[in-house]
Amino acid sequence: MSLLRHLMADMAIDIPQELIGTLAQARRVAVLTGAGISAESGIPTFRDALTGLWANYDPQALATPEGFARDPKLVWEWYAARRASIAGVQPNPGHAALAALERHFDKFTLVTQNIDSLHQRAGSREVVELHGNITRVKCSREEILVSHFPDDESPPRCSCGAYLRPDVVWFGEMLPAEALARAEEAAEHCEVFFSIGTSAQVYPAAELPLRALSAGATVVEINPERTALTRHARFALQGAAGSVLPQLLAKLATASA
Ligand code: BV8
Repeated sequence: MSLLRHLMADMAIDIPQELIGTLAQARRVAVLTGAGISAESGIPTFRDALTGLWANYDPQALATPEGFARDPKLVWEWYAARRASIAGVQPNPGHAALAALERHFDKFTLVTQNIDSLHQRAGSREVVELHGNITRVKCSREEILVSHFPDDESPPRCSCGAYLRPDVVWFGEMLPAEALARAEEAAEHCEVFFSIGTSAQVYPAAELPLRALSAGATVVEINPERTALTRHARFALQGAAGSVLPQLLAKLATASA
């Protein structure tokens, strides 16, 4: 994270009282998170993920069916390296604050683009994974999940002979229909929609806050930097999720006391 981001991460962010008032009245809240909320856990954001060995590859070339067909060993090992680095990290105060925020609302739907399970590990109960989960592996032909596989081949093969692959959504692949439907329903029926730690560049996830806006929701962005969504947001809290969310939770708890 840049020095500026570090400095911003520690600054007390001004959270408008109007936002707290809106949240105190809200019954249904939806949240979309991206790689930025896991950055403070030490997981590089998607476009930074190519550190070290991966510095010479385009993530959007690796995270595609064509990339896997072209070089299954390289793609499998990229995900194995990311899976190993994720296994060693912990949820951060941003994940924890979202898990605590759930209790303040009748309906709280957490939609994530992340594949790292950190929201679930932080205690969030209703997590909608739009892009799958790196800890799950499936057959590339039968699409069934496989929990045990030999590690003598890279990628390993399913008993049917086809390669195994990570259970994530690659560029050019459809999102899981049920997850997308739940995310769209939450966006269309919430009073407040948070977009947290996402550059808002990947579709159809990036459409969700705009769908909420069209349905009359108050859109709140939490990000140290401006994004394509910032100009549409009613509140743009320019700071790190791990710093802003605990402050927001504390103010809401006081207002609700
Ligand atoms: C689909 C899993 C139908 C794999 C991922 C042309 C125009 C529009 C769309 C398209 C197009 N051509 C193709 C498309 C569709 C394409 C797309 O959107 N492309 C983009 C690049 C233009 N989408 C798809 O293919 C999707 N499928 O649409 O199917 C279809 C089919 C064919 C053709 C057309 C349509 C599937 C998309 C899912 C891809 N899989 N992940 C893996 O991880 O390996 S995407 C992956 O990248 C993530 O899941 C995430 O979605 C995205 C990265 O975005 P972010 O999470 O936002 O991360 P990023 O690094 O960008 O930003 C981090 C942010 O955090 C920054 O803003 C930073 O400032 C902030 N931050 C940093 N620190 C902090 C912080 N914020 C808060 N606190 C901090 N501490």
